[in-house]
Amino acid sequence: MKTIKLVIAAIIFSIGFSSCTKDDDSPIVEENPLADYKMVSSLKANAHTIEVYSEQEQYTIGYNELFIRIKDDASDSYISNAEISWTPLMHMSQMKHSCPKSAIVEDGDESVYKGFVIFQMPGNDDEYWDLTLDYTIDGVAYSVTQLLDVKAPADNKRRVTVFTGSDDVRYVLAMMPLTPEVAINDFSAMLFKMENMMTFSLTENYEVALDPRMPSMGNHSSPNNVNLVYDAESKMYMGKLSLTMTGYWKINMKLLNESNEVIKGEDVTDENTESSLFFELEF
Ligand SMILES: [Cu+2]
Repeated sequence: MKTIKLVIAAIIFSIGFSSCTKDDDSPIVEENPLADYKMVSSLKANAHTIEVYSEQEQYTIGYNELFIRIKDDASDSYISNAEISWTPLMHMSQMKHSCPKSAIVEDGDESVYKGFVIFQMPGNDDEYWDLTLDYTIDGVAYSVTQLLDVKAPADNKRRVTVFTGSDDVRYVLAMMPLTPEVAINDFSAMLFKMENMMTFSLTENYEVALDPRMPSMGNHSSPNNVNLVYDAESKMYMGKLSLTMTGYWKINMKLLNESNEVIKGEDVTDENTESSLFFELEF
């Protein structure tokens, strides 16, 4: 959908361009290719203005798709062909740690760069996140660090979970953004292994078993769910989530490794009403 909008914006822009050159020489206003997104940061450093855009209203725990533009302040134009890497860092009272993140790649428009960050906890009065962007333009290296205000989602529902598996490994499991409907929904998640405080590696070929329940209605389940299995192309775990009515759902899960051993989570039964591994949603 976003791609379609970008294409339409590009077409409108090119029509505007050709008519301008024919009829008059009024200045051409550049369409912002990120007009549909929310600017969550804008800061000046190194004679550049660095803008970060998000699909969400703010930096939120869980999966954040982020878009970056770098403007050269002197020429007031956006820079293409920059190489950017980033390091999110949480400063906690006892230690510092990073979080799972992607590489940053150009996103169609040459001056737009894109990637994702999965914050696993919010900041608070004493503990905070910052984001360091290291970027190179025409062989010159720059760096900037900005404070981030990372918040819990407005509905306070769990979309990311950090846990130690029965194999003594720390994992981060994050739900991909979803607009739930009374239907069988496409549902996906990303799984990372915490190698150390700064390094999180994609974990492949596990499986996430799903058992969505409505605790307010006798803990009933739903039919035709499909467990999440690893998709090498998208690097995500993909499956189907069946939601038979609106309301609050607890998505109970079990994580299985390549040998089909349960790493985390329990079966939901009459005696055990929930798994220790779960996401939540309400709609
Ligand atoms: Cu932390």
